[in-house]
Amino acid sequence: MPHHRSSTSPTTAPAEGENPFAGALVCVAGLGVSGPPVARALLAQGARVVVVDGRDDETTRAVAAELTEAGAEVLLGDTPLPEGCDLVVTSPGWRPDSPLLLRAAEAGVEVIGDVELAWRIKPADQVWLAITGTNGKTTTVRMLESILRADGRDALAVGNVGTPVIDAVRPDAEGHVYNVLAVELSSFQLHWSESLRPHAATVLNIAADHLDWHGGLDPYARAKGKVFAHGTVRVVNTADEWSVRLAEEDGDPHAPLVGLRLDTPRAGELGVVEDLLVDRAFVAEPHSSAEELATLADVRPAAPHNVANALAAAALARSIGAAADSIRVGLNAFVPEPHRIAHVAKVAGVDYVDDSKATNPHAAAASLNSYESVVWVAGGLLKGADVDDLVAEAAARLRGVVLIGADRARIREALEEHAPDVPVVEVEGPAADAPPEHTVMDVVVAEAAALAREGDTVLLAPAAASMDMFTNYPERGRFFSEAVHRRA
Ligand code: UMA
Repeated sequence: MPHHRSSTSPTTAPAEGENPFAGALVCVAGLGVSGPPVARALLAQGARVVVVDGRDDETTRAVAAELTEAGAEVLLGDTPLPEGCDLVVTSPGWRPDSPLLLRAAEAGVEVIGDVELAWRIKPADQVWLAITGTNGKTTTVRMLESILRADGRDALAVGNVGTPVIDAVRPDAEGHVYNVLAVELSSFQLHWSESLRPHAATVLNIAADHLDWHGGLDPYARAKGKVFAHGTVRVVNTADEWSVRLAEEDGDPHAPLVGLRLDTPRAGELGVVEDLLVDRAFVAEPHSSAEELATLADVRPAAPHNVANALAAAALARSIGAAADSIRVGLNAFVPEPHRIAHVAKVAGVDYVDDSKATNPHAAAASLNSYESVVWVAGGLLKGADVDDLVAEAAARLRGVVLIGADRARIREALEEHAPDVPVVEVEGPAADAPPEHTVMDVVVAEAAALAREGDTVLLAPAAASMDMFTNYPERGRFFSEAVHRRA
């Protein structure tokens, strides 16, 4: 907050004894996952807290009652910026052009996100390793957590992955605070951060996503680049133009730059030699030596983009001295999440794979690239994304396509242009009076099975969001798997 900040260096957590929040009036925007713990943390710092949320329903009222009990004021429904605020701490989903945040900007009130707040109150000796990018963040942050634990570190995966960062910078019920955080950061969280200085960070990749929120690809990418801003070890994916560019243009030129590649690493890089993951960066003599970290078989799901994720997790862990063997042990202990290139079953010689998590074309491309001959199940809400490149690139691998969802016509057009010989079947979404959605997946799986030949893979990788037909992507994936199992 402006009138207290001068005493605190922007890139370090405040020194012990200093408390810029005591007595301040802070508005917490949002009562979802991150808002309530933010409010509690601020109350513990001695701030006066007003929490606002546009929603006024049973769930929010129950949470509101708890926070009121804890000492906050809670305002539900359409609420203006409370008078006299010194600071606004916003939840990540709030758009910068929402009325309350616009008002704060006009009034010159500082707005920060939950992660920036966590950075400002975290213990000075707690180490952060940060992961951002369009796709693969959650997998990578969980791989990193697993590697760090294999290395005997007191580590936790936090952030966009689900556990708010603010919960991990304060003692939990047992009085414990983690030493190392593997932090997944979304572009929204980085947009609202200024002074984060993780020990090391990576931008895995950049592709079009959340463009409506940020107002374009450039501001979206630049938000992610902020992760490198303050002397952080820069871990970059050499195959991704934006990853390299953000590290070079938005990072600290004096901070180490560590490249990742899927072939032979140069000095200062991690890479792959035959079937080995190899480190030529965090070794004593990068010019003349290399250390073996793991084998390709240790990486699950087995897909090229996931090897890049594993290398990123390995580099971040190595940056704080994790042993080479901990990479292998950690990758083996890692349990892949459901709905991410998850093998569902083999039926009549055909593999069925659920990658419902592929909610944008970039993620779907990575997944399509992992199989030779595919019956592709695609469609849903494209969120304004373009599918021409995706379809053109995948055309040679496609045995057939089954289309679902609101924007399927856009994908059909791209297929007509770039893959005119590939058979396409459209399955209509349920009308209002139709049976439950999952019966649509029975039709989808039957159509896909009819197109597939022995040895093919039927791949649900929609390249689109699910909310036109399903509650969310896990539900879409679950309905698909259930339909496959019914068929089996
Ligand atoms: N709200 C308003 N007005 C607004 C916007 C929201 O009142 O203009 C209220 C909503 O009614 C709701 C609350 O604010 O009660 C929701 O806040 P939020 O959507 O900003 O987010 P949280 O519930 O706090 O969850 C956030 C992340 N959500 C988003 O970034 C949208 C979670 O990421 C994250 O796990 C959590 O914090 C803990 O850090 C989810 C996500 O979808 C998984 N992330 C996006 C993605 O991965 O693509 C970025």
